[in-house]
Amino acid sequence: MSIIKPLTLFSHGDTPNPTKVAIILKELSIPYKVAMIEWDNLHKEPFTNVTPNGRVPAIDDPNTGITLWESGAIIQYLIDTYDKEGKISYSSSPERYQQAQWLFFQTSGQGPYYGQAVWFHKHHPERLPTAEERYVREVERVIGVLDSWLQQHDYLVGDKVTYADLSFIPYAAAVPRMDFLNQYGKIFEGGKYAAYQAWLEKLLARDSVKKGIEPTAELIEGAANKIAK
Ligand SMILES: N[C@@H](CCC(=O)N[C@@H](CS)C(=O)NCC(=O)O)C(=O)O
Repeated sequence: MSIIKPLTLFSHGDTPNPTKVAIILKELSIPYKVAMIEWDNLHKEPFTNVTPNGRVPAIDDPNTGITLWESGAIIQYLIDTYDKEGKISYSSSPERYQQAQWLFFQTSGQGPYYGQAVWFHKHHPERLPTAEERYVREVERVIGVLDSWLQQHDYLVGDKVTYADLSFIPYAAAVPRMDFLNQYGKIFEGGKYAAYQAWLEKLLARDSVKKGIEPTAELIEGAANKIAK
């Protein structure tokens, strides 16, 4: 594939799951344009013709004719199609499967738990302290799992940055803005989770990450405000 036609990334701008995909697109220098879907238009046609789930991200790739949704599936497709050189991935075993393992942990563990922590603190119509606390504990547990691995390894898989590392960035970058976390005690006080913090800093310094993350200044907060409208 010599000249790549721009892909369409369906996004809502300042939300973490589309940002995850934008970071991978930037990393692999894949041209793309963003189709912004207003919050009120997510759950109706024509966007539900793109994804019956009515959520972002989704992509449309004119080079192969594929339309896809679910950030994890999109990332795996982009890697299989556009990372033949292995810039941010391994294609051999066991690393290939270890990458999938961390990506699945991100999409089933980090993303939903962080999202629910925001929901129960900021938008649920009644205070449910047990739910609020459960999801905060999960946010910290996910950070702990990553930190325990990173105490022994520079990266999640192998000896280079892969899409597995990159997939955690948008939600990890939102943690400092989740002000409600402070009522449970500061997560990073006293040098706690230092290996995780060093890893995150290293990732955030990457050019592609800075560019991919640009539209997400408000990240989770912005998305949640729009839900509340
Ligand atoms: N599992 C989905 C989650 C997608 C998702 O929840 N996206 C949010 C934005 S980050 C969304 O579209 N929310 C709209 C809504 O909740 O109605 C993925 O990984 O792509």
